[in-house]
Amino acid sequence: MTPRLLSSVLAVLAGTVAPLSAADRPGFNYDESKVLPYTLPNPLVSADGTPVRDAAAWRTQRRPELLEIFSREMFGRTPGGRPAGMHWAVTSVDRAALGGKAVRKEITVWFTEKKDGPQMHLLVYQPPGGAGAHAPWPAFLGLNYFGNNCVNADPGITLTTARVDQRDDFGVVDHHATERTRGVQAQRWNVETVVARGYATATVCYDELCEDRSEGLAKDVAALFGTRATEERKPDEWGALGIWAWGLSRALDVLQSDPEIDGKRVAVHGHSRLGKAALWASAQDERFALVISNDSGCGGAALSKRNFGETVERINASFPFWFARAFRAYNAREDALPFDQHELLALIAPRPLHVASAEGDAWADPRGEFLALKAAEPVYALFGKKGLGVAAWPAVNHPALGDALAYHVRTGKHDITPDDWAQYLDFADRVMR
Ligand code: GTR
Repeated sequence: MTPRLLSSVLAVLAGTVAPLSAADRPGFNYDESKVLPYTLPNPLVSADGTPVRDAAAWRTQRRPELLEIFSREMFGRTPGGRPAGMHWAVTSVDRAALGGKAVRKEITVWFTEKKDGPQMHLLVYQPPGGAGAHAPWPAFLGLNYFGNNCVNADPGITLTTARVDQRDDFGVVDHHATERTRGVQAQRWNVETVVARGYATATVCYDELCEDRSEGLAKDVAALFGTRATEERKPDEWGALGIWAWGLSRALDVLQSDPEIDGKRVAVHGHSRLGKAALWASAQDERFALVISNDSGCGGAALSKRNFGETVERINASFPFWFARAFRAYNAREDALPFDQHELLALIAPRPLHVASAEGDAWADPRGEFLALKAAEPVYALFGKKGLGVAAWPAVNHPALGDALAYHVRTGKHDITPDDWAQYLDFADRVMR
């Protein structure tokens, strides 16, 4: 590798170079004055026109109906829950990790009885002290992009053996985690800060569940469930986002078995495509106690019917294996969608939900993320929740932390920063303590 190539690899991995900015994607709308009028479906009216008047009707009728619609039309159906043969083992524990500031655990999870079948590796940090005064610890759980080794420079983290795409400006340069990938996204995870605030933090590499490419649907969890190839799938068969969401639930299964973790207070979080996965995971799995969407954008928290930034057609073309094939029916036809992303957010009600945007992330439509959250408020109101407490899109760096809903837009680009974490931790202190 040339020195120039190496330095740009390191820059991308370190997050100091944005892979693409809005300006690099011409032909999409970034002009608020060019947003066309659109009508959002009312989450509180069933498909047959019946109004949803109370929380009981939401739970028993409308929620299952919306889950069915999102499964059939967008993410694909989740073919099963925890496999019968799934088992796990703690492979390492260091009670004096990070210079004595944390306990580090590594857990291997096999999805079948076999040790050579599909598996994932869960990394957990928690405050020191074991089952002391504050354990069991509430926890944050999220998928990572470059192997568990990317979340902290800790030399004790086992390098992932999954195929991880390391890209630079010229394309993919490596498919393996190496020492140079250790800690490359540490600023996105803030392990020391999170642990110092009294939370555990847990992660799995998303590529272990489903590689982030079309071929991923032939391997690992996809193969376990007999998923067909990307273009051969039945219209409602799942894709990578469904598999990543499924993996989050399996990680939660494991956390809930750990007496040092409070399995009833596990927050799920994710950035960008992993934010989309976190939302779909928590829409389906009500065990997640708090949900954090960081810059999840199109197919995540942003409204699809609002023509701003990334479109349904574009996301289906760029990533044909992320969603169900059925979702392509709405390419350039967002007006025909019988749902929108505010209803995905509403599926999380009444659990706390924090949506965050970045000012420089027009591709993800920050305002569209805020508007989706506002449009989910009536469902939260059924449960007596007041909502965000603001009527208009808040100014940059002025978070709105409500009783169950939170939103902020910060300065900067598409990323997760210590400033985002400061808001997430404050909101978690409020709703998970
Ligand atoms: C982009 C994609 C976005 C978002 C992002 C990411 O290429 O268009 O929807 O998922 O990737 O995950 O970083």
